[in-house]
Amino acid sequence: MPTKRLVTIERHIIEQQKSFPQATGEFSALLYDIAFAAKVISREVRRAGLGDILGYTGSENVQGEQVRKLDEFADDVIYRAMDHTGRLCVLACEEREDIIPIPEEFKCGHYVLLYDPLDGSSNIDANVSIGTIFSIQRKISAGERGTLDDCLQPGHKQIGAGYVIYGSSTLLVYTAGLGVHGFTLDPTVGEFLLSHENIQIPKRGAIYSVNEGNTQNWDESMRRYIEYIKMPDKATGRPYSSRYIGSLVADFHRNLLYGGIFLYPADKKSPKGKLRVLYEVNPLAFLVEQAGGAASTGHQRILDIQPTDLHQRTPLIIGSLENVKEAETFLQGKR
Ligand code: P6P
Repeated sequence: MPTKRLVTIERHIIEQQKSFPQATGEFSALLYDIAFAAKVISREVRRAGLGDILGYTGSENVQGEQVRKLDEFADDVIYRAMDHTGRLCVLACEEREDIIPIPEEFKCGHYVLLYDPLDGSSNIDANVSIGTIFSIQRKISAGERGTLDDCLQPGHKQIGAGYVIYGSSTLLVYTAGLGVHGFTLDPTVGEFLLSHENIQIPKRGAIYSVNEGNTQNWDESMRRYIEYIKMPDKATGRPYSSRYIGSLVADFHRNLLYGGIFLYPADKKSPKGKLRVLYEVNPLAFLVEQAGGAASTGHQRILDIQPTDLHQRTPLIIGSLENVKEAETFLQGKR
């Protein structure tokens, strides 16, 4: 069995940079910074059950959700790894109401970082996999410092995106527009090593991920689609297996590797959907398209959404190309 090439994420980023002749190395360095922050967060997540870091801080985030200490820690680690590097002009984070400026004493760079520091954090106490999700945009505003407009760009403008999943191992998956690549953290040496080169999502999968507890809140077309995929049909691999962890990164990562579809539609409780465009949905949509899949609101390509608010939510249908297209025919009333 030939051994795999020993490729660290740093080496992989440098190799990818060669495809961009005009690259200055600033974007590559930004990806290193993210990998560094991921190592620090991973260490703390692994210790979560040991310290007093669990439990609520008693404070709430802009979503009105209880903020757990690990969320704050992850947010703080990412910010402190980024604020002084001169690579970013502005940041925005799911846990903070407004844009996060670069402190006056530090110079600004050409990039924007949008991130969810620890998605799925309500699962921390149950030792369920959780994740960091990030999206990188270019600065488009004229001034030296970044602005809200730099953050409110459509997903198709992203130049990088990825996630870190803190599961049975810590995995960093990213794209810079040249395919999707996964790196597993070897904690003994503190390196992310290439473990999943050029991930391609199967064109059709037999897994569906949705919170069926919301069935009564869905519209009729959504209920009909879910009933359809439960009906036996060998040609389309039905009935599918239901897999729902309730941690977006974990549900997405499994479907990316095995094929399938994840759905969080709009419903009576969340008329605009639950998941956030900038910090969760755009980065995963960029990744899934780079892996040969699709991401839609049910009516529109996710990457074409023009955001108007930092914490804008959207319905999300994401996964294998054929599964998403099939779901859209139901959600658009064509079946
Ligand atoms: P529900 C976690 O809170 C999260 O934001 C995503 O990670 C996850 O996919 C979703 O919410 C789960 O939501 O309503 O099914 O519990």
